[in-house]
Parts: sequence; C-alpha cells; structure tokens
Amino acid sequence: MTFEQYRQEIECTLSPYRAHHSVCVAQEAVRLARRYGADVQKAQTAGILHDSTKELPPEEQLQMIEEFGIILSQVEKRSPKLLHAISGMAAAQTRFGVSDGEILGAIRYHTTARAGMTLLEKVVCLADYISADRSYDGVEKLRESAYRDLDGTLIECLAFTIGELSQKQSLIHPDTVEAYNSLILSRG
Ligand code: DGI
Ligand code: FE
Ligand code: FE
Repeated sequence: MTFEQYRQEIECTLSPYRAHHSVCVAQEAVRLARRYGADVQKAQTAGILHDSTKELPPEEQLQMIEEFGIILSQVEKRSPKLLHAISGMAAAQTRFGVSDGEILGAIRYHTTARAGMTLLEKVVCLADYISADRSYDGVEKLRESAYRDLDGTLIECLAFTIGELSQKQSLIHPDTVEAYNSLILSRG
C-alpha cells in the first residue's frame, strides 16, 4: 500500500481528531528522519499507522493481540492505554500488510519506548510527543530541542511521562523506565 492509501484508510476508520494527529505524526517523523538520517519512508509509514487501533474497544484489541500470539504482562493487562501500541503493530501487519520489522517495532514501542531503541523507534516516539497538533505546556521548547538533541529530548519527554504517571500513582511500564535509564547511560 502507498502512503496515500494508508492515509485514506486511517481517515475512514479514526475520528477526525485522531486521523489529523496521525497525519501530523507522520509529517513530524519524516522531518526528524531527514534530520537524523533515519529511513524517511519507514518513518512516514510508522507515523501514519501508529495509532490505528487506538479507538477500538479494549476487548477487540485484546483479541487481536492474542491472535497475534503475544502474551501480555501484568502491567500491560492493567494499562488499557498501552494496548493500542501492541494491537497497532498487529494491525499494521495483518490489516495494512506491513512486514518490515523496523516499522512494526516503531509502532509497538511508540508509547512505552524501550531500552536500546533503534533510530526509527526514537524518531516515531518523539514525533508523537511533538507533532504539530500537540499543544501542552512546554511543547514548543521540545520541538526546538528535538532537532538539536534527539536523545536529550527523548529523556525530557520520558521524564515528563514518568513524572505524570507516578503523580497519579499509575502503573509505569518497565520498558519506559528502561528506556529512560538506557538513554541516560548511553549519554555518558
Ligand atoms: O496515543 P497517543 O495519545 O498519541 O500517545 P501515546 O501512545 O504516547 O499514549 C499516551 C498515553 O499513554 C498517556 O496517557 C500516558 C500513557 N502511558 C505512556 N507510557 C505509559 C503510559 N501509561 C502507563 N500506564 N504506563 C506507561 O509506561
Ligand atoms: Fe499512541
Ligand atoms: Fe499518537
């Protein structure tokens, strides 16, 4: 499928708000990929498809994940917001015909991130934080630093998410903590 076909499909299945977000993340991922030398086309595909299952009921997502053969951890079972990244990867493969492991990884880890992320995974994760449709406090500064310091900006984003989750006493996925630690360790 071409990008235009993905986009049309996303616009038919997601709410206008989330379809717009998906297009914005694809655009931001393309820009970041150009800046850092990641595969531009893979970034665009992962960006447009990253939230494709976000509006499906959790039960439907759980079924897709099971059919895909993925066993969920305790934390994943208890964090409905994390399901769409995993079911999104399954949908990318089964519904959109994506077979590229790098694209599938970028979708799977776009929410939690993980230790030792590939460049493409970093690009898509960060694009989701700073896409043009985002308007939270501090996003302007992150947009600017994202093009100077990829890892440093990801650390800031993950620190923000970990802070918010712990503030609410929500579960924090170990991949998120490990992503944060691994980026700090690699920074030296
Ligand atoms: O799908 P989006 O809204 O575009 O963004 P996303 O996929 O980054 O999801 C963000 C939501 O996921 C946000 O409400 C915080 C939550 N989240 C991110 N990391 C974790 C998490 N929730 C839990 N419980 N644990 C995490 O590690
Ligand atoms: Fe998401
Ligand atoms: Fe998103």
